[in-house]
Amino acid sequence: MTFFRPSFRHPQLPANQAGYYLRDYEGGISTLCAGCGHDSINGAIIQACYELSLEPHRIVKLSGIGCSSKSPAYLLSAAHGFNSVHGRMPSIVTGANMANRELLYLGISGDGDTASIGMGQFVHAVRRNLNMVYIVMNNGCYGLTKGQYSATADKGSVGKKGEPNLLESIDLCEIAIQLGAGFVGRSFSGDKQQLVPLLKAAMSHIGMAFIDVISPCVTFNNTPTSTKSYHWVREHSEATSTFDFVPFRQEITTDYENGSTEAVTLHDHSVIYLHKKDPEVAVTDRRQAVDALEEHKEEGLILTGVLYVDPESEDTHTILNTSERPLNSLEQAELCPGSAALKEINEELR
Ligand SMILES: Cc1ncc(C[n+]2csc(CCOP(=O)(O)OP(=O)(O)O)c2C)c(N)n1
Ligand code: SF4
Ligand SMILES: [Mg+2]
Repeated sequence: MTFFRPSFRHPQLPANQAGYYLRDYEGGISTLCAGCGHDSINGAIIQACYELSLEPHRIVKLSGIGCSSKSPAYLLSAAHGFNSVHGRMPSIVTGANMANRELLYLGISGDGDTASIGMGQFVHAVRRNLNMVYIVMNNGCYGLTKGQYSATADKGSVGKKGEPNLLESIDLCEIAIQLGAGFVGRSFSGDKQQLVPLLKAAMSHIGMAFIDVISPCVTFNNTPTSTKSYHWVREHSEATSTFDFVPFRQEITTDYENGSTEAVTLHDHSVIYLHKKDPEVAVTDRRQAVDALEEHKEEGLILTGVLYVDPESEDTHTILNTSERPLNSLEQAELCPGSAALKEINEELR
């Protein structure tokens, strides 16, 4: 059941460049447990869309099944939405994306939804470099079905039931980098300062922008020895860099000539300025990005921030040379090339 917010807001709240107010990006009132990390991520998504002045009706929010996958009910009520079957969000995005490339596709999933039942769907969406923002709300457990360990739970971490997780964990960011995602980042639900610009950069990237957000489940997996707990993440995370995101439309006024700053220009001419903490980590080098993740893991640290960007990446539409216009805007003459063209194609195949 969805409860709607009262429509009254303070009359002096500012509108963004597109003329929308923050409330235009909100959704129904959350029914998640108080303190659940997923709610904070939803707040960050709303903030990022507002700050980028996106038109809500140009956004499509899609999910699978899980507490995390309930998110589309809690944000962007004016956007298009699709709550799919468990683990099947990527194929629904693929179909919608192929039919209309002009919309922004926001896929919201959980670690169970993506790393277990949806793993086959996830890897193929990544290797196609599908043009979408793929957000995993990663709590290391199946929150909705009462806290079983998920495939991203770290080996040895201990949830509420007291038994340690005996199995190796899957690092979705490493897989995304290895399989060709053009933008990969990791963050923490409790770090809005990092998460909002990371989301804005992901929303401006063309191709697969994958973000893994550690999001504690306060009901089943927020124990001191769980590596997905508030306490653990605050004590053990390290950022690749601090960064600024400057959308294309915004005038660039700051001087970034500092030797430890790297500017990465995205396809849409937006720029990410990375103020590096560790100049050894080159986020535009796939191999170094994976090495950095593994090295930090060996030290018991979680690496956050922008982990990898490929400014030259080609998304599915470019690779497959698809129609530039939404399919529903094509006329019959464009859809049916006529018998002469058909004959020519058939001749080529003989
Ligand atoms: C086909 C199918 N199998 C199993 C389930 C039961 N189920 C519902 S949610 C869920 C896991 C959710 O975990 P996750 O994606 O991590 O989301 P969270 O609740 O932790 O946010 C499972 C196994 C289901 N709904 N459908
Ligand atoms: S069970 Fe866990 S993941 Fe689900 S709403 Fe509650 S705190 Fe969040
Ligand atoms: Mg989960």
